[in-house]
Amino acid sequence: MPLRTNTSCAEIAARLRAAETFAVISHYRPDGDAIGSSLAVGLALQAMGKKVRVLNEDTVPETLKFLPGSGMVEQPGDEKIVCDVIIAVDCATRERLGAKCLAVLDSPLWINIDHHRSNEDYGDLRFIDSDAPATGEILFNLLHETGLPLTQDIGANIYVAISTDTGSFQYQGTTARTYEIGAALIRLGVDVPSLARDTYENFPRRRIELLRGLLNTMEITSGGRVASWALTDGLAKSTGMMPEDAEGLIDTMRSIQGVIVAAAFEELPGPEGKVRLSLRSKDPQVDVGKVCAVFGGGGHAMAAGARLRGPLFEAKIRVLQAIDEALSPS
Ligand SMILES: [Mn+2]
Repeated sequence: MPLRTNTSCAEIAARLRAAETFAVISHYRPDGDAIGSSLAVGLALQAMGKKVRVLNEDTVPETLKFLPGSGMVEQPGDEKIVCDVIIAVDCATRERLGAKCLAVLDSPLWINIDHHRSNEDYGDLRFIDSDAPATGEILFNLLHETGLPLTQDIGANIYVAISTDTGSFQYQGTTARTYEIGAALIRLGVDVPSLARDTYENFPRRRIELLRGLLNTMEITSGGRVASWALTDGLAKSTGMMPEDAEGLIDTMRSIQGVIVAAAFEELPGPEGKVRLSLRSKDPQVDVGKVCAVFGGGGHAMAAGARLRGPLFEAKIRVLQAIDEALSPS
């Protein structure tokens, strides 16, 4: 691992103040931290009077459209976007920014702001803090410490970014600082009950039908320590699911008493027959980030993912074996 030197918040702020045109991007299949962080930066730059485009390879999930400023997010088209600075948030690798985004964007200065331990250190300036439970937390610190704009709408985006990545301020990595930021955001006027309703109690019914289908495939193995399910192409089609519908459902398996690792497998469309793997751990000693790294993926100790070669049943055997090894290190 290279020794990382982060650019200081003061220098990042100075670069933002000095430039005129920006693009803000994050990872494909964006989650609450990806969109919330993108919009927080986008709105802050807009408030500074800058020209800013917020791009994502995929559309904003229906369930995140309530976020202030979500209409700013555009998908890349054919038009080249040349700007002074590109800011990538919450994205561990260049590849995860998406091929179309990478093809249209052109800038002499890339800034990489992230909390993934597996971050590749791409970009010219970087601020990577793998102790932060969400990129939203890093951004709060950046805006707050350097006197950059921090409005109620920016605060709402940061709140949702942190809340979704920490399982509502609960998971490993949540610290007193995280709660202090929560308190600061409330003082800023962020309406927590309303954001919580919009984030957690407003899912389309098809998501719950998908959960019903997934539970039918659930298996408990390794003496009750591993729960897994598989999302086949057939189940995806029959529920009419959207990619974001499966987001967070894996926590249902993690919530089972005695289960230490939850594993979700998903058949991906396309001729390659790839399988998407998501892993969650309930025990900091069982590092699912390392398990996913074996399969070319990455992430955090308690939450990680990878893309594997299919078919599904073979991928499942390989992964469950690797989990077993992680559970009983020799
Ligand atoms: Mn994140």
